[in-house]
Amino acid sequence: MNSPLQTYLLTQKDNLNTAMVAYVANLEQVAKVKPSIARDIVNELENQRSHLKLIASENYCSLATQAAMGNLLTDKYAEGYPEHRYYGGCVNVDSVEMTAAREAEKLFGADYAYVQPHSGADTNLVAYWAILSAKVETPTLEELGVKSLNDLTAEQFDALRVKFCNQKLMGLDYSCGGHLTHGYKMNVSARMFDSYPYGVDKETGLLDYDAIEKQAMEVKPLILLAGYSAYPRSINFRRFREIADKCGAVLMVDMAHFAGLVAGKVFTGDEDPVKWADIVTTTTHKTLRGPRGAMILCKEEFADYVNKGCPMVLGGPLPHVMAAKAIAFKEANTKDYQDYAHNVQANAKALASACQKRGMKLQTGGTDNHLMLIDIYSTYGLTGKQAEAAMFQCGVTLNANALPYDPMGAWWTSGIRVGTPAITSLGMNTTDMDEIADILDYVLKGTKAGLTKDGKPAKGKVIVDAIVQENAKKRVKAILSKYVLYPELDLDFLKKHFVK
Ligand code: DSN
Repeated sequence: MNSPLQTYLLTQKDNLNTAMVAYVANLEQVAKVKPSIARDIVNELENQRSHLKLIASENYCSLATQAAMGNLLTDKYAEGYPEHRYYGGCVNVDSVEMTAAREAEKLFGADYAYVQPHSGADTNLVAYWAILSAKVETPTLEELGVKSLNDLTAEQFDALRVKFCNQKLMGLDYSCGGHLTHGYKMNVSARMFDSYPYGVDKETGLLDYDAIEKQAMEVKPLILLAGYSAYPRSINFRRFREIADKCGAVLMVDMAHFAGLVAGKVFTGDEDPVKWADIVTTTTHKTLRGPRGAMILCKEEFADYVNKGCPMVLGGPLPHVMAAKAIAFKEANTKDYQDYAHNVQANAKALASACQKRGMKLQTGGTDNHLMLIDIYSTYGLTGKQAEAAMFQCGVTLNANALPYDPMGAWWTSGIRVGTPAITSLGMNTTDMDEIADILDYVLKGTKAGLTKDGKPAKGKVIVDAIVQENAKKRVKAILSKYVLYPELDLDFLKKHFVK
């Protein structure tokens, strides 16, 4: 009997579909060991093709990026940094890591790139400890007249540990759109730092730079941190630089959400954090459209410190993911990608105004970036969680998100966060945004709260009208049929051979 790959090759005529050949060959290897994993991969392709992805932090990376991840590079240990490893035989990993780092530096105009971190959370930890090493450890060692930590007495080392933990961090409050790792109490960042979060203006929902400056002058943080997970506006990093200089802080920016808009030259000048910050962290898989991972960009002054990410925070890097980062950075350094990034922003603006036209209330009244926060409770009387569940039943993925100072709290929430990076990667444009806003409005109008066992409205349950659900699904299908995810891949063939 023919294998799936042989069967596929027999169907091919003059134009060999090499992407499909590679996909089938890979899945065939996987299925030989564990068929259910090949099945799950194909089912995920079907899921992602059949849902409208409005999750602001997700995207679709290229098949080339995926191919760079699926290989023997995963087998290599390479703790350390290029040409300074704790293991032998790292010459190819050195080449991979240096290529990715140089591509990142070129793309962002950065002094130095460190491409090992695996996620946004650990890249922020590496950055924090690089700053602590530069600004607390090094001066302490100098003061004591010793060269290394190993020269300290037990008492001196203990005093240094206390000093590390008494440093101040000032980042955007989690409840106002900041990230967990920016000094939220449940995260290690607020346990290793003395955290003084700043908020957004209660009336406008905007960052108030004068208020941030006033707070920074009182707190005098070691680190002033800008960046967000849920803030729909651009940031003036020149202003943040002024504040940091005035209060004597290191300026760190977490650009995970909008790195693609920086790479794509949507955010330039005062809105380009790489120009103004001492250290910039980012994930590589959001607007940037690379593999799941992260990196740091920094000024020369911090290069030696971030290079010590391992042993400070990280273990072995993921060489296969660094290879994929190199591919994605190269892809992002093109006119095509810049067009993509501008379209992400144009689509977000178009979607925001189409939602407003239908009576939805938007946090800050609109968007400058790739995302918007919609006040669902005041428009439809639903919690964010209910809206998320209702939309999922109709083929749309998005997430509930707390609004600043949200009375519903961080779990149920009054709002949803909606973003355009993934749908723009599919090729959608501003003319499609009206239909998407209409589907959101149609479903949410046709949804009511479910009931608890004793007949009270349940915050997390929904009842979507059956006709509404059927119609909405048809409309989602119609729009997605115009913009097929990875059109090179023949889903029917993959399902027939790998989903049993
Ligand atoms: N999980 C990311 C997001 O959705 O914004 C942040 O880490």
